[in-house]
Amino acid sequence: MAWVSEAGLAAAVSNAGGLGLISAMNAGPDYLRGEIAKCRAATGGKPFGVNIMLMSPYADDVAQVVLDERVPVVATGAGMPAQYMPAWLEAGLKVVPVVPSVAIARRLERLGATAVVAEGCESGGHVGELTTMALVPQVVSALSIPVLAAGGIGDGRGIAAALMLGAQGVQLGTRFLTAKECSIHQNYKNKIMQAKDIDTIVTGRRLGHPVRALKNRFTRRFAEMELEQGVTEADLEAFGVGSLRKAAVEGDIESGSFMAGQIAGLIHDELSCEEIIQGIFAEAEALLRGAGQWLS
Ligand code: TUI
Repeated sequence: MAWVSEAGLAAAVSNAGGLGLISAMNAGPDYLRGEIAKCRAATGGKPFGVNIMLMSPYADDVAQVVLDERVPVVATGAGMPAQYMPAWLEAGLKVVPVVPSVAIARRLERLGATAVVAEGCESGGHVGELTTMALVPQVVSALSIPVLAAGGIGDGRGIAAALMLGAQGVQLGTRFLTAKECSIHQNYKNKIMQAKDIDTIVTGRRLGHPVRALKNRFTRRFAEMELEQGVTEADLEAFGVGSLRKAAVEGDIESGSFMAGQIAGLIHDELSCEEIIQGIFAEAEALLRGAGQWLS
């Protein structure tokens, strides 16, 4: 999660038994090297990962950093990591790309991906077309490598459901936005905790990269501009530049892009990563133990 998942959050997730991801976002290689060092120091050798947003202007540079640093797991989003995968795999990195469709999942399995994250369009940020419910079982049926589910998962019920769809694990983003160790602006956390089920919107389809975020003045204006004939794609791109930073760093309620998934309506508290992870897995375990009630 760009501007959101820094070393502090990633380390807290890894220390609590998850696999924390540092987001390389649109930052350059020096930033990423610094965050990796901080995460290593805070986790004492526990595994963690780096997420590379492939639309970043620094994608080539950060792809080299994860290699130099021998980061245990590299996750990718918003594109195809094909050109980087031979070197990553050769160096022993585990490669876990996010996929929005079966075709892309198949290509990445052929290229040697360790696992894939099948991410439904309930999720926040850059989204594909399919829901988690429809995407996950189809990817599971098509692939032999492990599939992790993402999109719309915020508690133990979501985890249990994802496992029933055939996923072997889950990736949660929005749930950790209000984590105590997440360094985003308090206004962002408050917006998540106040959100209702219908409070997200997808904009950016005209640009070919749809993005889900909480509704505010920025998303309303963006949605209007997408329909206006006089507005060019370049105008739209320019309007969006820096908007996630405005949300996460400045807490700019009006002009920020508060990327969040549809599950935001379920999140009402600020907990530590340990409390979140222990709570949701205890809930999932209890549900799965009780699932026999549905059998005759
Ligand atoms: O990447 C994400 N979520 C993101 S990236 C991001 S930064 C951004 N900001 C504005 C516009 C675009 C990006 C904010 N949130 N999630 C993983 C994800 N990957 N979702 C969908 C995909 C994806 C899409 C197409 C993965 C591969 C893919 O391949 C198509 C192709 O052929 O390139």
